[in-house]
Amino acid sequence: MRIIDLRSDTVTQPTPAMRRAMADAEVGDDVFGEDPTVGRLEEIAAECTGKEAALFVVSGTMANLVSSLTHCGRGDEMILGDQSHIFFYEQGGTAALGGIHPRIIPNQPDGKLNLEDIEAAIRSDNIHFPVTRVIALENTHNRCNGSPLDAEYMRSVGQIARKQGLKIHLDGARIFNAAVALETDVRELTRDADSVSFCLSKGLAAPAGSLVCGSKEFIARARRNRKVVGGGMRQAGVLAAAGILAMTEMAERLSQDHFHARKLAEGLANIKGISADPEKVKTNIVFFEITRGNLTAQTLSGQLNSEGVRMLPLDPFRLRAVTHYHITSDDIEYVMKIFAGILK
Ligand code: TLP
Repeated sequence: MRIIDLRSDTVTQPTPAMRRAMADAEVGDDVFGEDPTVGRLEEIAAECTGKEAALFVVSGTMANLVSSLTHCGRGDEMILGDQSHIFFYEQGGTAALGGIHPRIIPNQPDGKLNLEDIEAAIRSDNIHFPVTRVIALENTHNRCNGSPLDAEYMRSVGQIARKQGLKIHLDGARIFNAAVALETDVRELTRDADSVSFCLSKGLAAPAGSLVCGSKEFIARARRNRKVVGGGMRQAGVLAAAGILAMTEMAERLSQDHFHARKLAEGLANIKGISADPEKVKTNIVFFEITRGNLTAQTLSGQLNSEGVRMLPLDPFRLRAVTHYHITSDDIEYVMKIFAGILK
């Protein structure tokens, strides 16, 4: 059966060039700081995000956790969105493992946090309150239609943070998608963040790995925190070799994924029983809703799956489809035929 897997861009497989680079990678013990390929990956990541230094970690979740542990002590507060990945999908790890108190404010449909909401959430100096340390943003915003946050917005949050002596952590799991969609440089989007995490293993197609980027001093402390959560890897250059190609060769083509996502949303918008808004699709993530009363997201995804089309039912009547390296225009047309068949 023809399988079209739109559950996530995490399903991407390493390219033939990545597999060759992995086989040939020069490696060493990275906990001793002796893996030259990891060193090169970290240098490129720092350069790409305009930061002094970078740290290779296992996953996006570990990148966010290590960054949060580095910004906050136990009982300190982090301001973050109610739809953010850190709040929604990371088991509350910052609280469970770091004792960090989450201060949740609503994400707007475009993934932003209202500036007034951020300002109102910052604690004053009062013996009853936790101490606010950090504001966490997400770019692109996964649960908010994969929306990219623009540089001007980042600057506005940066101004608030600096005025109040707070730090900004940017979960930039898909920051390259944001830069491509906004036709800007990644550095424009990361300038106002004190720490940035991004993933190699999503649209960029590397098999594993994320980076935390920040000042030399921040990364030195983050390196200690990576070790305590069990993230010290040894001959990790095998993975870093694929990551280098992910960063240097796979970013530009993301515009194709964005084009395909838009096509998919346009097709879905024309199907009776489905509500989709192509205007909201700026990157590679498409959310759509079922408007036919007797059908749930779970049932629809089961029906699609039995025809070889995989999508994620994320809410009772809402599904997500993510385009990526292995999805072609022809696949999108095929998916539309399957939908038309199921919902006829
Ligand atoms: N997101 C995954 C799932 O966890 C939902 C996906 O399929 O989209 N930040 C953001 C914004 C993410 O979307 C993800 C992964 C992560 C962090 C965590 O990355 P990993 O999966 O590497 O721990």
